[in-house]
Amino acid sequence: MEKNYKRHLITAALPYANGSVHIGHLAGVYVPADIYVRFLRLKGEDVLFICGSDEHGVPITFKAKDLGCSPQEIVDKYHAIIKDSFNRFGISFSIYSRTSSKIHAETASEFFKKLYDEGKFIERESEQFYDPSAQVFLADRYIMGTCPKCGNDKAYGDQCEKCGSTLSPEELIDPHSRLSGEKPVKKMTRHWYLPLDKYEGWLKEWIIDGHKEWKTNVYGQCKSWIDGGLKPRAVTRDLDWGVPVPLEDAKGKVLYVWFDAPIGYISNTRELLPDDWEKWWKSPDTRMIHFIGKDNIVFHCIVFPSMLKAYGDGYILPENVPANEFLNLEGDKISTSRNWAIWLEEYLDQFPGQQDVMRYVLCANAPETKDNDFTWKDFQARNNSELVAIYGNFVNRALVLTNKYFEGVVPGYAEEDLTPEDRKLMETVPEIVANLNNCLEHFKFRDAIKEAMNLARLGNKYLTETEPWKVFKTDPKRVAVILNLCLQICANLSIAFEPFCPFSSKKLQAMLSLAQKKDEVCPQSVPEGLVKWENLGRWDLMKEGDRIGTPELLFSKIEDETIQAQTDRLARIKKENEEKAAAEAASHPEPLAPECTIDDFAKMDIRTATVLQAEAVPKTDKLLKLTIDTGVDQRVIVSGIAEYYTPEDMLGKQICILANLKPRKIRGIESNGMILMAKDVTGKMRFITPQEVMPNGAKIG
Ligand code: B3M
Ligand code: ZN
Repeated sequence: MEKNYKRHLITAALPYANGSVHIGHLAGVYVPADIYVRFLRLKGEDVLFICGSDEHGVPITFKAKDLGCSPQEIVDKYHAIIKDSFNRFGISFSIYSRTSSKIHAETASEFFKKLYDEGKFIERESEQFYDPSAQVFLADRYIMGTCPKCGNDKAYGDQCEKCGSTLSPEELIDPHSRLSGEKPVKKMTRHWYLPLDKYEGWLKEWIIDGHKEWKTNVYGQCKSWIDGGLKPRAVTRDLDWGVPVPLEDAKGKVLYVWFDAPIGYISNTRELLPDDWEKWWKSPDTRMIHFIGKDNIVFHCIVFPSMLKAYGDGYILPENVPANEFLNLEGDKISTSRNWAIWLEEYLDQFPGQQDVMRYVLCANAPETKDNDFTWKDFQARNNSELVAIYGNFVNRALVLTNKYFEGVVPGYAEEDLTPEDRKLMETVPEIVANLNNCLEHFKFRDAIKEAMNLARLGNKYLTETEPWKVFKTDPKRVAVILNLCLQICANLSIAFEPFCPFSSKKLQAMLSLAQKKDEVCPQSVPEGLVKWENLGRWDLMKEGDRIGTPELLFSKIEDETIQAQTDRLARIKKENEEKAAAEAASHPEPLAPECTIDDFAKMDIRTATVLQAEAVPKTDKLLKLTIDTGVDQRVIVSGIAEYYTPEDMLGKQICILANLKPRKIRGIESNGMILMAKDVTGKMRFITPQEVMPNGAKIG
């Protein structure tokens, strides 16, 4: 933060209110945002943390249609669930509102109207897909077809979920209406577009030249969008669910969800501070930060800033957009439609009082620079061997020993009692604190939480090495020093962990009476007593003669059975999904290829072979180099199967190959032939192997 700002406006992406929140959302957006907000608050900064449900958009209308109810009923249901589960999880929003509110419709309409009146939009008539039997225009997800990039036959008019490409309805092969299943016709319609191309130069200056400090993933995406050339983007749609376009002759048209949703940040601020909201949005003293997932980067870095710029009137732009990558679950992409997720409200019900464990694991394993994987085994290990064995164990030992040797009263010591070992400890703490602070300031939450745990690790090690239980009989004065220092570290830990694990921090602060204790260095901060970021590193947070409370365990061990129950659940879901996919594949086999002759077939020399050696091709994720015995010769084939098989899997396996394929160089290695493969029910490629072991080189025909 170069500038001295007066206040911080922190936003977290508005979740769509058509489903619950899962660990992917939490790790990508809400946990980091909440950590950052709590950090700023502990530093005494003026902070607003804005969020709410995103209640418009096509998927919500489909969910309503599937369930036979109205979109409003859907969003009412999920808004309540999401809001409640965030609250229980300790995500400390200043407000969690919603985009179906009246104040939002007013704010978004006013925003549109001003841009319209000032001629900031282009108005265009164009032909768009229309479903004649349902009599509606087929916006975005109302239309489906085959993806031109990957061949997925369930791609939507705005995106292919299989390969992640952004699409327009025109690009779909064999488009059909999701309402009637029929082939759509083209019909003229009128829409308003924000000419992003006009903002290109300005965006270049602002982001490409001006925000080189943004995370590489964010900066890189912005750069490739801008370098690729920006086009006008429609901000209206022919739909009946959304904020109506506030113009006389725009019946049946609403604002595009990605136009109204970011304005939700503004309307939610207005709802919270009706008389005072403007200073949060229109003062150069406000620092705005958007926490989002990687799929929202273009909207928060390019589209919304262009809207704000077009509006003018002093609206500020984000100072940073620390977007995260995605979290996978047990090796597979999290998917709502496949129920491949850990749902927040289910977690909260099944693991009562254990919010901090999930917060800790999601932060320690956050997909900050690349996609990452959540596994229940890792969750258990981090709880048992970090939270319980290091942090919890240290605090518990320090408190129990203080009770045992000093009747729960903080012992004192004199400066000259400190040994070199104590001084070493006291010198290391400021280093950890400085690292922790630096990581948090730079949105490096994974590294930050490691530093917080390092503080506990340091205390734990010190206590183990000084062995007060062996010393007390002969030298109680020494034990007084040791336990005093340990209690100071406990107090520090309760502050250091507060952004990450606020529930256990509160518990620990209560045991140490820290929050109630007046801060003598800075007496004006009475409400939270000594719990302030600037107090980190102090060795006088616990005073001689202070009485500590009854020690309570901060964390408890998670047993194998508990984890087994969760992995069993996922295995059940996986099996159901595979069965569904198999049934689906059986009813939709790939269409037949064009006719060929026996001569065409005879050209192909297909035969059996055995894998003699297998190794990964360096610097690739996809390729294996296989040395095979074809019966006729030994040769090398480079094959793109590393996603599906390890070298060990392939060793000694009998496979089928196309043996007379023209050799070609792949990554500098000559590949002589091709392995025959087919997709299994889950879409994974599997090699084809003969029913019985065959001699190598047996011709298939
Ligand atoms: N509703 C969240 C998503 O893409 C989207 C964010 C809006 S933030 C203004 O999942
Ligand atoms: Zn695709």
